[in-house]
Amino acid sequence: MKNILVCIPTFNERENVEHIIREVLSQGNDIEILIIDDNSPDGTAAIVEGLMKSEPRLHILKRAGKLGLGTAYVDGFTYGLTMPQIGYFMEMDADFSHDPKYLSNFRETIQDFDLVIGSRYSNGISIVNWPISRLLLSYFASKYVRIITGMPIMDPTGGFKCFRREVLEWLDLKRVKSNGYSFQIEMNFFVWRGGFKIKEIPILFIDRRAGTSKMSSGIVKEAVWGVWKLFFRKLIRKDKLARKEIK
Ligand SMILES: Nc1nc2c(ncn2[C@@H]2O[C@H](COP(=O)(O)OP(=O)(O)OP(=O)(O)O)[C@@H](O)[C@H]2O)c(=O)[nH]1
Ligand SMILES: [Mg+2]
Repeated sequence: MKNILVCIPTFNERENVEHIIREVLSQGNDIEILIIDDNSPDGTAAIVEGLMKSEPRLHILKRAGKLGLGTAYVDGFTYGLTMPQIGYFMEMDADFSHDPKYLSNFRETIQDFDLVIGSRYSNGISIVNWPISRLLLSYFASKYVRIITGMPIMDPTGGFKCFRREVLEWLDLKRVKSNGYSFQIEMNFFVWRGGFKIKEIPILFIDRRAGTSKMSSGIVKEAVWGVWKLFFRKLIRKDKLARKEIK
């Protein structure tokens, strides 16, 4: 069986990074980690590099500055695709909102699907510690995305997910330019329109317990307008271009 590369973008995650790395790696010998760090001023990368000396399953991709979550994943996936032992790619946050114990559920489910999404809205709403305003925003945003794009996905903005390698080889990653929520929606959209098999599994999402949030109103605005772009792409069938030629 192929290994899983857990891609974790970091920006100022000094308080979380060592702990999350240890917990993730303890979920199995088939698990490797790629930290994508945007030159965090708090020295996150130095902590990772210290751990790498005794941990061959830990990798780092260092970028020059804070370039956003979407391009961090695109660069991380591109880097990971050069590693032939990797069969699956996970997206995961460093702040413990995504519990590493779910990795075994992802591993099991991805055997039969092409994209597995950890869903906060499959069994009602399973989010802990969010103010009601943020919860409502996220919940109605997911409904809005579903209606405009037509994607049958309960949690289209979630960032805890697993792609089969072939899906990322197929997608033209260079075309994905969005960040934050918009990035998550766009990736799901292309995979769905590409006819791949998608499965949502329920997860309990817990708000970050340490460090600071990088959420901004720009990320919300990008997503609000971004879905209309997808709507029109679908209308004129331009999304088909997102896929490279089938090899
Ligand atoms: N490399 C990189 N990582 C980022 C960037 N922005 C956020 N991250 C990381 O992406 C993950 C999710 O970011 P969060 O700040 O938790 O964003 P969020 O989950 O929407 O917001 P909160 O949970 O409320 O803090 C974390 O691991 C961050 O460190 C970025 O520009 N570059
Ligand atoms: Mg978070």
